[in-house]
Amino acid sequence: MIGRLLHLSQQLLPIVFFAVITDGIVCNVLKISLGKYGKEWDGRETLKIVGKTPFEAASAVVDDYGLPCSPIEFVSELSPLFSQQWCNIKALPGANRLIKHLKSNGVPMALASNSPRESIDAKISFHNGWKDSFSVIIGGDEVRTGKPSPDIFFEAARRLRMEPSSCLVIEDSLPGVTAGKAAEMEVVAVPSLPKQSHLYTAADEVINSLLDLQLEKWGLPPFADWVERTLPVDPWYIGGPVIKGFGRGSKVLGIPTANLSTKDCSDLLAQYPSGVYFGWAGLSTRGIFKMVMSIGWNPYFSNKEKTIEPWLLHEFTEDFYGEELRLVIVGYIRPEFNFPSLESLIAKIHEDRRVAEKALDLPVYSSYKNDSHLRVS
Ligand code: ADP
Ligand code: RBF
Ligand code: MG
Repeated sequence: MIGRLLHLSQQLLPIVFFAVITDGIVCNVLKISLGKYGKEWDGRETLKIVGKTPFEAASAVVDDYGLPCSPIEFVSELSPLFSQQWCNIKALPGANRLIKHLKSNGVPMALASNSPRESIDAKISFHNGWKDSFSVIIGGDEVRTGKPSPDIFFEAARRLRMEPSSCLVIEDSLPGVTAGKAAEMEVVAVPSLPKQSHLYTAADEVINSLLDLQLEKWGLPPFADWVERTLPVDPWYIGGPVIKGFGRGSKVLGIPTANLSTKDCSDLLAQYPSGVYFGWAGLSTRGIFKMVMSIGWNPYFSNKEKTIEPWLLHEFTEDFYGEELRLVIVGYIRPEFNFPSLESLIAKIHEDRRVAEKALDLPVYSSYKNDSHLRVS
């Protein structure tokens, strides 16, 4: 149910592989279909479904919820509901960038997914240029056994006329990682569910998001779009009234962060990888300021909830709780880390501030200072 893209590179180079976000879609569809049986979808099941073939995923749900139907019947009930949702699947942040980069550098790519070939084709048809970027596309129905069996990757390598050992797999699911290693390929895991990286020990590397992929590590041409330790991203726009946070930004760190309600922007929040970003902030009565922020679970404090923590790079003489805050996020700096001490966390955040402050003067980023979104009427 997750479209996975697999890329095979030139001589001695890798297969890459990745996913588009479908958790929200899986969730919507299962809510509706389980509702018909008088059952309530429990999001925790997502773990059992990611990376499975439709039949396996349906079997798991039918079993767990004791549904009075066979897995095959359940699949046929779900299929039309899923098809209606393909147009809503957003590319993972960094996916378009990766595909374009590899394509323009002549690195051959394959896409290998447990989804049936027909639904892969339908899904990628909503993404410009994707179909033409892959020299090979294979669905779970085109091999004898899906992931975690290595069959699909062996077949991808065979069709690309590559040695499996010279391919790099980029995978988001555990069965996919198992399959890639069983095919003796290099595997980079980009877990699609948060806080799961400890399960991915079989992978050669686990990264937080595609934005953190370092192609040169795998003998592939490096990305050339980083500028002064920052990565421009397609801008994203959020806003809302400033709410009370954990009450520790100023007190514990000496770094106040003006928190936004995570409920109001939960969709957007779920779509973006956690990490440290920067951009511009607008406050109705006060003006427009540079801003550096973290989004995520603040590993040092082990938060349960994904939050947005923007630090406005300006000395204010008073709090501004309740005021409308508008943000345009324009660049990425790094993933969130845990730190051995509070001092080292604070030092890193100050380093982020310096990086952001400098970068925001570059034309690629400074132009957004005038964005109308920042001006609250
Ligand atoms: P909370 O946990 O409630 O977010 P913080 O200690 O993080 O508390 O402080 C954040 C509050 O401090 C903001 O909501 C805002 O009202 C105020 N504030 C003052 N200066 C700044 C700044 N430069 N950046 C962000 N917030 C600031
Ligand atoms: N918290 C972490 O646990 N790890 C981080 O890497 C991290 N990076 C941050 C970077 C910036 C620019 C900011 C403003 C905050 C960061 N924080 C990080 C979040 C910090 O823990 C949070 O603001 C406080 O917990 C206040 O709620
Ligand atoms: Mg705060």
